[in-house]
Amino acid sequence: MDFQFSEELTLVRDLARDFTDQVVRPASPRIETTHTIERSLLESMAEIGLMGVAIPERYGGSGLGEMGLCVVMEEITRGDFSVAVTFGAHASIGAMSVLVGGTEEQKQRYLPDMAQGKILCAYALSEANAGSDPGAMQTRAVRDGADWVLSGEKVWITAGDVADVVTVYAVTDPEKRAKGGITAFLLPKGVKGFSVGKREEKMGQRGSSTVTLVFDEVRLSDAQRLGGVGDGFKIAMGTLDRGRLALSANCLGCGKEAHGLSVSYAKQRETFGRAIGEHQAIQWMLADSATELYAIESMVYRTAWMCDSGQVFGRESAMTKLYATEALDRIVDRAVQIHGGMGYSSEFVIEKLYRDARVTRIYEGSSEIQRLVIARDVLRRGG
Ligand code: COS
Repeated sequence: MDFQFSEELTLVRDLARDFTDQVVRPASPRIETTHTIERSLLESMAEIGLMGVAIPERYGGSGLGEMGLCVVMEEITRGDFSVAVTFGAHASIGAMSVLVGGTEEQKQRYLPDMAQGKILCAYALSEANAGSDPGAMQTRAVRDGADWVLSGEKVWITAGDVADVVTVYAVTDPEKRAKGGITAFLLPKGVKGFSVGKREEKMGQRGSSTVTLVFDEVRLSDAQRLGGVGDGFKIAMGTLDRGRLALSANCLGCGKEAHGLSVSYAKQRETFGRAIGEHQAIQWMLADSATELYAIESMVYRTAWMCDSGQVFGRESAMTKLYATEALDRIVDRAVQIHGGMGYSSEFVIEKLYRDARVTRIYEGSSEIQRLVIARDVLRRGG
């Protein structure tokens, strides 16, 4: 199913694939049982240069853009979804917030260390009563002389406890909210008043940490503001346009893994005297999954190319996320069905892939939000 990648993209894909085969996939059962990704695994990813794949070369990255990021996401997810989302919290929505919204000085200060993995980052937008509707957030940043004082709580923050620096979005003008009343800040770990709260127990992606972050009158200098006062909502949304695409590449990797295992199983498992892959009932399932994977792959890389070539791609990113996550649900469901009892047993990886996949229809904007984004754009700019 490969189309032609550039030489550089092929090299980074092979690098990520080897790393997945040698490190990520063997570590996956341990990560699943302990609910922990060792820091050394993330450091190894940094050592081979994956952390800065999408960061431009002038800021110390590989300069391979969203294409590069999607390629790496796809490969790493094949080995373990939790490792991929932890990587994504940093390399996608974490670092991309700085790229999308930072001043030149902030980019020069933070991105080279982020590219090398010396600083890991995370992205904190959601709150208990502001998930689909982040404009309703309660976290406040109030001016105090030259500084800001940040108070509130963010929930469902991927790798919020692993990160050295977190992009936090806070209300600075309650009257305006999404329309210019939200501002972004770069918050380093360890500052007074900033603590990590409860960790979620989840159905899937159990190795990735998902935590509450608490801000109890955290004092921030104005230099820690990311972008202009009131620009935070646009930075958050512009970053999510990219994040939704990288997440679709996760779906591609997870779907390919489930499908690949299903094809092997269908050739080897016999019923009624022949391999189950010779039964039309199984063939149709394999055909549908192969077709949907081809569609996801086409959408992911076409949209990544749009992003890298400077085109407006928010609608396409939402369409890709909507399709990829819903198709992935069908693909992993078929994989369970093809594997029968083996697909339901936690002794085999299919059960994990099924659980890992489910949240993709919820996080970084639910399917319902993607439809809203697409429909608004269709009505505004035409179908
Ligand atoms: N890029 C840049 N700017 C954007 C944007 C984008 N993708 N989407 C919206 N904006 C801008 C708008 O242009 C508008 O700017 P103006 O004030 O200059 O007109 C501003 O942001 C407010 O936009 P809008 O009125 O559309 O805001 P809404 O409150 O209606 O929210 C949706 C829009 C629903 C799209 C947004 O709330 C959303 O994406 N929700 C889901 C959030 C999510 O994914 N959460 C998951 C957790 S994050 S891991």
